[in-house]
Amino acid sequence: MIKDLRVYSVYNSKGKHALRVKIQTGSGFYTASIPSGTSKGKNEAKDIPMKNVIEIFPKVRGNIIGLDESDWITADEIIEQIDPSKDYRNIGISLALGISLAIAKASTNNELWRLRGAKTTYRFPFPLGNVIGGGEHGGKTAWQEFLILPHKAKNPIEATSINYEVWNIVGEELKKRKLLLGRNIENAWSSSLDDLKTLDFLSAIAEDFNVKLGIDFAASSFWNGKTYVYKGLKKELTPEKQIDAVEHVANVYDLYFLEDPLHEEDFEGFAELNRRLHGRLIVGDDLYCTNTERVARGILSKSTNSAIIKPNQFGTLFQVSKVIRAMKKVGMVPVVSHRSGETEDDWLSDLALAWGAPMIKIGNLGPDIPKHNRLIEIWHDIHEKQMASLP
Ligand code: 2PG
Ligand code: MG
Repeated sequence: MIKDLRVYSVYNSKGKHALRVKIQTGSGFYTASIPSGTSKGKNEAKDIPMKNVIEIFPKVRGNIIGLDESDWITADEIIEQIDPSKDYRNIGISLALGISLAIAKASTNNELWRLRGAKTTYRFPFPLGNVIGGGEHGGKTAWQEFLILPHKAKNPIEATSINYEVWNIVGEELKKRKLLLGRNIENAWSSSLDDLKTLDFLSAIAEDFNVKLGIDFAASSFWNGKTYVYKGLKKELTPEKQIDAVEHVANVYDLYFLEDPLHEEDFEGFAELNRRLHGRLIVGDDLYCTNTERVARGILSKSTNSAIIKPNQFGTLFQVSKVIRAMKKVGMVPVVSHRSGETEDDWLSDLALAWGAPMIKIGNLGPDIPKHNRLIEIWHDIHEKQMASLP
C-alpha cells in the first residue's frame, strides 16, 4: 500500500527545474524524475510551474495514498480521474508521469523492465547516439541531430563502446581540422560545417566504423509557416523542395533514420516522403508527440513507418503503452527517446525493454550515461536475451 507521496524540485542537465516524485510503500521508497524538452512539439502534454504543483499537491496526494502499488494500471486510471483534461493541464505532465513511474517502479520492485510481465526472451534496443548537433540544441546546422546507430553490436556493452568511440573520433577530427566550436546541450559536437558538409564529414567516419546514419531534422524549428529557412546555407526551401532535398540526402548518404524531416502539421508531406523513401525509417516526433490520436491519423495517412516515444509528451505509462500497442499492430516501429533536458534517472532503458523498442535515442555523456549503464546491468542480469532485430 502507498503510505506517502512527496515531490521535490530538482535540476535537469540544462540546470533547469525538474520534478522528482517519491513514494513510500511497505517495501521501501521509489523515486522518478522527469526530463523536459527544448525543441518541443506544439501538441505535447502540458506542464505547470512548481508553485502550481505545490498548490494542487495536497488534493493529488490524498487520492494516491492508500492505493495498492501492485496494481499500476488502476493507479494510472486514478491519475486520469484526478486530471481528466487529457493534456494534464491541471496537475502537469511531470507530476502525472512521475507518480505513474514511481508506482510502476514499486510494483516491479525497481525492475521496471518487468512491467509487462515475464517474456521468454528480452530484446535489447540499439542506442541511437547524437554526435553532431545544431538547431535549437545549439550549433551551426539547421538540422538538430546527426545520429549514429551501432547496428552490428552484439550486446549493449559493445553498442555503447562503439558510440563513444565514434563520438570521440568525431571530436578529435573536428579539432584537428580546426572546425570544432564546442558541445551543445546534448553533448553533441558543434562545428563550423554546414548541414551538407557535416554529412560528408560524418558519413566517411560512419563507414569506417560500420554504423548506420540518421538525422533528426526537427524541421518545425526552421519552418517559418511558408518555407524552410537554412540560415547557414543562405537558402529557403518550399515544402516541395524540402521533400526533394530530404529524398536526395537520404539516398546519397544512405540515411537509415529520418526524424521530423518536415514540420509538425505536414501529415501529407510525410506520407509522400514515406512513399518515396521506401525501406528507410521515416520517424515522427513533433508530428505525433506520442499522442494516440495523432499517431492514429499518421497510421491512416501512411505518414511514417516509425514514431518517437517520449512519455512526457503524452501521459501515464498506461496511456503510452496503449500508443505502442496500436503502433505495433500495424508494424510502426517505436523508438523510445530521452529529452534534451535529462536527469540521471534511468527508467527509459527499462521501458525500452518492457515495450520491445528496437532502438533507444540517448546521448553519449552526462545524464544519459546511467541509461547506457542500466542496459548493460540488465543484460548481465537476464539469461535469455539478444539484441533487437532492426527493421
Ligand atoms: C528531439 C529531442 C531529443 P527535445 O527532438 O528528439 O533529442 O529534443 O528534448 O529538445 O525535444
Ligand atoms: Mg526529435
